[in-house]
Amino acid sequence: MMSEQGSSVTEPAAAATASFVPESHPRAKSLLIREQLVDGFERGLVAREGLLAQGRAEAFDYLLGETTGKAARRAIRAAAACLLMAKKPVISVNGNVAALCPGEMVRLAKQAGAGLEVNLFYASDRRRDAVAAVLMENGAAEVLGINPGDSGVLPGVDSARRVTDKNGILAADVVVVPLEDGDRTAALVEAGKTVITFDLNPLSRTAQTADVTIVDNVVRAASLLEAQCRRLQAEDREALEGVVSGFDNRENLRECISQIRDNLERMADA
Ligand code: PTJ
Repeated sequence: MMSEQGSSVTEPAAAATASFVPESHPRAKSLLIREQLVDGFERGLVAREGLLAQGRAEAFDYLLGETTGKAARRAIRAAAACLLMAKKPVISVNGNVAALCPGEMVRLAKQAGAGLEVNLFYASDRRRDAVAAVLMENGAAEVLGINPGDSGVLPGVDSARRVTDKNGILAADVVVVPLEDGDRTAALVEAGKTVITFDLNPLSRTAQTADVTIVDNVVRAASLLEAQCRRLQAEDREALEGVVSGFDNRENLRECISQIRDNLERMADA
């Protein structure tokens, strides 16, 4: 079967070498992110279901205006303060994140002094190795979650996400879980960890359960979080505690939902 461009649809649709998206396309950014994910799928990083997850997120991004809003910036600041105060912060990396922003995650980990752990919902050895390899290629000195001898179980989770690294997420006090599922978020909170997530859906269980929810595309927000960590680095503990205590995740999520409502009302009235 041939596509309009004349190539077989069984070939990588978005090989890194060629893009079907013209730079002038009004929705080029969004389409390029989509290509990046398809490319990640072809390279064995992304689960098939990861493509569906991106589709749902795209819809929320569209409704939010595809920009980093005030509420997201406030959450990013609170997340940076939590990371800088953490004794042992760890960032969990899944297939979608590895395909979309591996370099940003490695730089964020370095800036925040955090570990990087591979953790997959649709787990397979092959994909775990591929995700670890892409993090190393992007400059990670160490990747957790790949040595079976170090694995332990997070209580309260039945999915493959329950398998976590004893030297990583299991031992962490602050965990960053981008694009996470609700069960593990609840289990991490239950285990006494501070949970930070990136989730474009402010209604999701993860968004509602985490301590700090960054309602923004991880592609935009990961480097903003790294920059904010750099900016707050010089602040003392009292100032960082002030940033965290002044942040209300519930209120922030309400603001994100209002942002969607206001955008819809504006379009409905136009
Ligand atoms: O690689 P694996 O096996 O660990 O699987 C990863 C996925 C993402 C497939 C898995 O965790 C999954 O099924 O996730 P969900 O529940 O479909 O998506 C988790 C949340 O992430 C949803 O609320 C999505 O809206 C949100 N999300 C997806 N893509 C992005 C996003 N949020 C921010 N930026 C994105 N690019």
